[in-house]
Amino acid sequence: MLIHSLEQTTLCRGGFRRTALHFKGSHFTSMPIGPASCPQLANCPTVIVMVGLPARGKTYMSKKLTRYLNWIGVKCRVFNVGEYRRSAVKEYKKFDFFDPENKEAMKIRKVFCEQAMEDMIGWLEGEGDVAVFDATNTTRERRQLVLDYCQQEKNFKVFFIESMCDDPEVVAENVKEVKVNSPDYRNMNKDEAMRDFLERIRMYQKSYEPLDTQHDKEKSFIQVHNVGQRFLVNQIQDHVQSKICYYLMNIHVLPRSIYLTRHGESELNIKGRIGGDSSLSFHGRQFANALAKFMEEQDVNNLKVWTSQLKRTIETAGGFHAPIEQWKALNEIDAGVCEEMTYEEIQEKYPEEFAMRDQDKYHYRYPRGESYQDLVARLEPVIMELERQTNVLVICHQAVMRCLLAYFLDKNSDDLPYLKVPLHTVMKLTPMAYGCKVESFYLNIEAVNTHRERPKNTDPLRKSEDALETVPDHY
Ligand code: BKS
Ligand code: F6P
Repeated sequence: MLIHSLEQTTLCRGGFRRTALHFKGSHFTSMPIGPASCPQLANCPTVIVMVGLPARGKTYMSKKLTRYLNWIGVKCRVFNVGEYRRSAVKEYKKFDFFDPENKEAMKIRKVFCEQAMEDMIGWLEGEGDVAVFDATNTTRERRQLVLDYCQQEKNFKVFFIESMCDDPEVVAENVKEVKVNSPDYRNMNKDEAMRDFLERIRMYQKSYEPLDTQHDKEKSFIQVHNVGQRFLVNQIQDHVQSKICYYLMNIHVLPRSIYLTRHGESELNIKGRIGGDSSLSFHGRQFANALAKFMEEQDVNNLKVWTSQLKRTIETAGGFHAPIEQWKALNEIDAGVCEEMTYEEIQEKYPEEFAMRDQDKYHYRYPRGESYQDLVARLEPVIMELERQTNVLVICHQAVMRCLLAYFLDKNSDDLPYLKVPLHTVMKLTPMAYGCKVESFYLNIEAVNTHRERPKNTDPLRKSEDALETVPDHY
């Protein structure tokens, strides 16, 4: 039967999929439904169902996970039920709207749940790989509704992520940082909003049924206790689910900043040549000194400095007293047969290659070298370790820094290879509620410009050629 299904599979962007849909109805309804017995192929769509009381970091995890999955090339989107409600019901009055005994409100809330779910299913049947269903989903009844629609009917994989947190200080911090700023509370002052929200949480507590190793032993889930202090993992079905667990085990919410910069100007930069392993130029050495001074003034605790294994980044870190680590994974994109050439020489010697790179810079791989896509795969361990760390300065390279920035600022693969990351400029990234504050510091040491603009008119359908090429001050 499985072989038969493979013949029917349609090839969508990026591989085989959607086969599970052929089984809808007759074939498998007699079979027990559960992770071990599902006939799904490895790459059938996944629904991630968030579970937990309000202010447990569900939206935080949803957004962060989605950003990560998109960056590694898994098409992911969040469907937030609260946003559906707020866009349809303009006036939120008070917490009793969330009282499980408020039958009228319960009906309205279910309608928004179903609307969000319908959109989510449509998206997964189209382009999506993974959808995050961001709502409280705190009752077994509600989770069963999602399972009925998504697993039984559509044969999607369903994975629950539950956040449990009983530290009142952490919850209060969350409410203060994100909830009181919600559009629900635009007509209330902060104290009133705080009180209402804590009441809202009490409403959910009345009917909360956490995931349970007995009752839910057939379901796939991860239960996160106290902001990642402890995890309970049950019935992982595939690679994506295990990656999600791995990711959640590496993130934290301690305050910190990540500083990203390129090496100082190199000898080959001056000549307009790409790649190679040259030393710093005169101005490059000036930047190395300015950088050490700048970071000293930043006065951060336990700063770590990471470089690549190329001379120009190691020399740029020369003036630091902080511990320095060299990562091969941070080396610049390997331009293969084009290493140490100028763009003009490449265009002259390999005109087809040059044109192909302009057409799809993200996926283009240099002969005997790498693509930006390869680079993202190589940088994944760096990102994972950055998630674990507190204050780090990463001294890297143009293409590498674009990939790292794209992860933190949620840039898509089309814009990524054209992000502007000039020499002698430090970018300071500070995590905020759901995103990252970006500050850019030009250290006022002159340098050549190594940025090659996106060629115009390679694709007449492009919306705006200038869109998104610079990083905004605040994200
Ligand atoms: C603003 N946040 O467990 Cl693996 C402030 N709040 C705090 N309880 C958060 C989000 C936005 C993040 C988490 C969390 C929380 C209350 C929480 C969190 C949860 C799981 C993991 C990491 C962080
Ligand atoms: O020119 C400096 C450099 O770091 C080269 O080593 C590298 O090949 C290039 O930038 C990457 O930028 P782009 O992808 O825009 O060519």
